[in-house]
Amino acid sequence: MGKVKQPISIVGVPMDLGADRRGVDMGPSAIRYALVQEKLASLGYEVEDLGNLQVPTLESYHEGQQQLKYLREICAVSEDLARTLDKIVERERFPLVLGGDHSIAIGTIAGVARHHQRMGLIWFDAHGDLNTEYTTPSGNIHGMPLAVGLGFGHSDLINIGGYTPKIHAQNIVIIGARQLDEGERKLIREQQIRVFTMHDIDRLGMAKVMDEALQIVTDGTDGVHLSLDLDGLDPKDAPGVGTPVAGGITYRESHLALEMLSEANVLTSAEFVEVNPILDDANRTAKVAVALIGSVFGEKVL
Ligand code: NNH
Ligand code: MN
Ligand code: MN
Ligand code: MN
Repeated sequence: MGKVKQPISIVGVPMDLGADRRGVDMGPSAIRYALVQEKLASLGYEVEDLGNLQVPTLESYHEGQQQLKYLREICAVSEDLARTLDKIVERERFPLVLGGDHSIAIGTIAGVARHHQRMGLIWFDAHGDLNTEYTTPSGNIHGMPLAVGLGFGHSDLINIGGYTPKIHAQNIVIIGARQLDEGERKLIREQQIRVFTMHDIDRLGMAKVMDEALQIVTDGTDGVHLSLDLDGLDPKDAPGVGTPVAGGITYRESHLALEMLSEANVLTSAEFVEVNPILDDANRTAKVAVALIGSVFGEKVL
C-alpha cells in the first residue's frame, strides 16, 4: 500500500439526491475549474479524468420514502460508482472521487474496500454520517454513509457491491465532528468509534490527533480511504457547503492533517465531497479542495 506516485484516476459524481440543497451536483465541475488535474500533474503524477457518472436529475424523480429520500436512484448510482472504482483499483491506479453529496461514499467504499483484507477509514466531517432510516432527522441519505459502511441501515444500501460490512469500527476515525444526532451518539458509543471532536482538536492540537488517528487506521489494515467532507472545515475557510457548522477545522489544521497523512504514505483512495459552488464565494471551497488534494499527494513548500 501507499504507492508513491501511483497513477491517479479522477471520477466525478454529480450527486445531489442525498442532500436537500441543490448545487452540490456542480461540485465536480467546480473542483475541475479549480484545476485539480493540473495540480496533480504539477506534482509529477500521471492523471486521467474519467469524467462524471450519470446521476438522475432530481426534478424528474419522486422523493420516495420520507426516511430514505431517493433510495432507488442513490442505490443505482452507488452500484455504478462501486463498479467504476473496482476497475480503477484493478488497473492499479489510485481512485480520486469528486462529489457530489456525501451519499457517494456508499459506492466509493463498496468499490475499494473489497480490494483489502481490512481497510482503515478517515472520516473528515463536521457530522458523523452515522444515521439510519430509524434515526435520521432529515431523511437525507448523505447523513448515513458511515453507518452503511459499518453494515447499519437499509439492506439495499448496506449490500451495494454485494457484501457487508465494508469496514470495521476499530479502524475508523472521525475528525472534526461538532454536530451529532442522538442516534449517532448512541452508535458511536455502542461501536466504540474513535471520534476526534473539535474539542479534542482544540485540546490536543491537530498533530497529536493525526498521530493517534494514523495509528488507528493503520492498525492491522492493508489500505486506508480518506472521505473528506468540506464542511469539516470552518465555514470561514470553506463557505460553499450545504450544511455549514461554525467552529470547524482551520485551513492550516486541515493542511497539516493531510500533510501528515501524505507523509505516512498509507492512503489507497480518497474522495472530496459536498462542494456546492452555488452557495460559495467565487469558487473558494473548490480551490480549498484542490489545495488539500495537493497536500494529500505530497505538495510541500520546501
Ligand atoms: N446529521 C444530519 C442528517 O443526517 C446532517 C448531515 N449532513 C451532512 N453530513 N452534511 O455530513 O441529516
Ligand atoms: Mn475486483
Ligand atoms: Mn458528510
Ligand atoms: Mn458534513
